[in-house]
Amino acid sequence: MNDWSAVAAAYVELLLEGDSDEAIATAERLLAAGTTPTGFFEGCISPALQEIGRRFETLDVFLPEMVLAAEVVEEVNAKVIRPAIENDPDSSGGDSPGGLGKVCIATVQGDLHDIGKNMVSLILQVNGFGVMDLGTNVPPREIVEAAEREGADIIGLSSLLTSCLPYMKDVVEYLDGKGNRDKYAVIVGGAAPTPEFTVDMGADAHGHTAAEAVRICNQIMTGIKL
Ligand code: B1M
Repeated sequence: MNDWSAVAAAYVELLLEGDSDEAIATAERLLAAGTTPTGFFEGCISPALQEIGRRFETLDVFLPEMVLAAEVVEEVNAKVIRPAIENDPDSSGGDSPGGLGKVCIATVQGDLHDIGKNMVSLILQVNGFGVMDLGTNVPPREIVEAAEREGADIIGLSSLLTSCLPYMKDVVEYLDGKGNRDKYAVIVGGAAPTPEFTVDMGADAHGHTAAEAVRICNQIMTGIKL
């Protein structure tokens, strides 16, 4: 069992220094020692970024460092975490790729944050869901049109900016306006939506982590009450 707080604290410094070689080496070392890739992502990468966000808020870190940290994380994800997740023999996606249901996922309009959303997409895929990832900064109308075109079962919305929450709500209102609300389950996640907001905007569920998104989507597709 790792002491994640110490690992994440050291990782914060690697990310802020832009030391991608050591960040990759640390991830590889821990995975080789038996840590799961999602365990490393949730136990180290996610809290390290949260700490960098906290320092950004207190003006101890500035935008260029936050950009650098995000770039290092993207490299670690591309070179270590993503391949390890995709090659995990325990993922059930190999038996029924895309067969469990179709999820149309996007980071909503105005928001460019996608590290968490990309992880949710990947984990859904390796767990057997068909995922149509629309990317970032996607207007409500485009999300709804894509869900219709693709025959989605679930619409997944991510946002880290509180200023973009109204666009999440617009997706549900747009569905309502078309009389199509009942055709899709809508789930939300990311740092911005609170459980209260989720209820208020009329979404069906709120996921805190990628693993929770999978559990919720499984419940939706098997008709288990959320
Ligand atoms: Co930005 N940023 N950022 N940023 N950034 C935050 C979000 C912020 C909280 C930092 C802070 O001030 N403390 C703050 C928002 C404040 C607010 O709205 N209340 C902020 C700000 C202000 C900004 C800018 C406005 C800064 C500026 O320009 N002055 C700007 C906005 C740009 C834009 O989007 N229009 C900006 C830019 C950036 C970077 C480009 C530098 C970079 C993003 C790079 C990228 O994503 N490719 C960045 C980063 C890295 C962060 C922090 C530090 C880390 C975000 C992250 O990736 N976390 C962040 C601080 C924080 O979050 N506390 C911050 C790790 C990730 C794994 O977590 O995305 O939450 P998360 O995903 C989790 C769960 O939430 C869940 O599963 C994931 C895996 O566990 N989940 C779902 C996510 N989506 C889900 C969907 C689901 C279910 C679960 O169902 C559909």
